[in-house]
Amino acid sequence: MYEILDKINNPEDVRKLDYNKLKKLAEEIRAEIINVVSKTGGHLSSNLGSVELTLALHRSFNTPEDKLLWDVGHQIYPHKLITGRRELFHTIRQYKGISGFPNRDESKYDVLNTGHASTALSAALGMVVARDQKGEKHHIVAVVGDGSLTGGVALEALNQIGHHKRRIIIVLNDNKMSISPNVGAISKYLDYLQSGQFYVKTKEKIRTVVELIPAVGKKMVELAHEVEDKLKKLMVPGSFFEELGIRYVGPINGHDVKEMEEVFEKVKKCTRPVLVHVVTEKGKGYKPAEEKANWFHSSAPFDIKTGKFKKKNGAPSYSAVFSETLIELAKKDDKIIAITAAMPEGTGLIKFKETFPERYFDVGIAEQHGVEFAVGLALGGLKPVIALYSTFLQRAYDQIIHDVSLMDLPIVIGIDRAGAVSGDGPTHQGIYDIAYLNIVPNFIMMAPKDERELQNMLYAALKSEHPVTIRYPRAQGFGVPLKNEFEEIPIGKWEYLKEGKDGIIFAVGNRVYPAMEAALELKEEGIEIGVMNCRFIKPMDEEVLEKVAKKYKWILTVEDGVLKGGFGTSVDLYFREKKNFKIKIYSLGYPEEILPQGDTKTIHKLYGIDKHGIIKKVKEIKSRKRKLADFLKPS
Ligand SMILES: Cc1ncc(C[n+]2csc(CCOP(=O)(O)OP(=O)(O)O)c2C)c(N)n1
Repeated sequence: MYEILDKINNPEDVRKLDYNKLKKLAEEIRAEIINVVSKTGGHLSSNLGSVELTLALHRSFNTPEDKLLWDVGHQIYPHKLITGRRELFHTIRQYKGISGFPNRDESKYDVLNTGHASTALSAALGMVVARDQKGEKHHIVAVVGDGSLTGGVALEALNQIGHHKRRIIIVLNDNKMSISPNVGAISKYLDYLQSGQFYVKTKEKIRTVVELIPAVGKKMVELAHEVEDKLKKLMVPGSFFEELGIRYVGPINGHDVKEMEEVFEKVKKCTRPVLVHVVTEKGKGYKPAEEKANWFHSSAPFDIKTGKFKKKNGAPSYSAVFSETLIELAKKDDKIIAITAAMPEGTGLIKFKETFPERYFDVGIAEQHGVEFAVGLALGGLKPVIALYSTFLQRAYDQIIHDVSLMDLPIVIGIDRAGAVSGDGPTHQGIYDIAYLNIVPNFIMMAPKDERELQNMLYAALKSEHPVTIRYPRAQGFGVPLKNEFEEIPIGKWEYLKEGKDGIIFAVGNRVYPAMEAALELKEEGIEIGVMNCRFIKPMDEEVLEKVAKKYKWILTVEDGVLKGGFGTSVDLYFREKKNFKIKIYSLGYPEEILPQGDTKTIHKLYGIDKHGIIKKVKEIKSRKRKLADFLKPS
């Protein structure tokens, strides 16, 4: 029960509060976020940092008529709490619950669905052009973090925003952090802008300039532009934004609602693009998150008192095994270079950084650049290994085809979070990579059944002279013993795990264990099914395919990915071309639809790719065959 938050149904209620009550509301919002995220997991630090900013924005702007676009959208829990979703907040990130990101289907206050970084500025500019064309007058405000501002898409948008000089407000929420401390030259520049000395020196000048921005009148606007132009160099020496044609205002305190409101009121009158630089603290108000903002960025459930995460089992995650194996291999080969795109913790590569700081590169939220950077490293004779989440690798698709594939470069891509992912929902599902890489020449695609196989795959991948992807899920391993001695898996060779009678399951990656469990359970019922570990999605093991086709009547493929263009379709296509085989192919995977949000277990169950789903499908195939046999029997 919260004294104020419980009475807030929409931003109009927030607009009526005095500053004392607002302070209390901010405290209650933080308490509720900590309370819920400690149970559900979620983006804690960013949301604790955006509380006052959210309140100031909704008070200064007339939402939903004025449009608020949140970049990435992971920082909008306070926004959800004051836009009618208080009651449902405990369901956030759960199956059938509200989304952890903006969702247009959920609320009229959510303008742009997001999840991937750096898109809001482009979309906001598009909406500005649409608004102007229709003669509408509302404000369009895009909120972007300092991390996301470094993404290429955001920079491309700034380029166009500065060129068009239309009325748009950009709020830069700068907490010096991406997930980890922000990296790169732009980040250093923002640091300079908000350095204490500069802040004190320029604060008054900023107020003066903001006050000069006129309310009405073309002449006044021209006059103000003249004054602004004269003052801009004085105000922000060499300002990157000013040079682009975007009025820069700031830095201002992102935890002081009153100060932000004063500035927003002024910039609302500005007729050109304006960027308000707001300084916030990630994790504010919860000590463990303030101290370890990176670990609480996308937090697992935790104990509120101690700030300790609730762990599931002792086995290391695939990401950790990937990183630790890479470290071992890098000890013996100084050509190995590790790259992350702003995910040092998530990909586990933070450990590589600790061991080989000079051979580790965090390129920021810049997947395209990261892959192209790897291209250059490979051309220079080094062995780049880049770990990206499946969903973010989508950003680098052109580099994958135009450079890595066409030049057939030996680059290893660790595809982390491959398959369905828990909590984050549709924007983060790693279910497309098999399909979109399957068609790219020269790529070798691997998927380990467990953590030991991941070790051996990475070893084999680094010996290859071609591009290699290794896809693995966001999950703990099975507790299979790990070694620092590696076995080279022959490229394209599958692993025959169990013989069967008339049918065999072709399982990929994290579906191999469930397939084995299903086969063993079926065996107890007297149904003998074979199981193949199809550890190479590409190239396929043609020798095995031929053998299997001679022995079995049907194959059931199972993958944690989309059906169309997936591994199952590769198998189907293979036999379609070989007309002499009559083997029937069945496939389990995801249909062409947007997967719901939920935990992976629920999603796997829903689409029948878990043990039970596989058993059900095998029985279905067998009964279908039986029915057909009965039908064909001469009466
Ligand atoms: C294209 C893309 N790459 C990576 C991510 C993962 N990611 C989510 S939030 C985030 C950091 C964003 O930093 P910033 O914009 O400064 O927001 P903050 O969390 O600091 O408020 C990253 C890297 C993403 N969402 N999209």
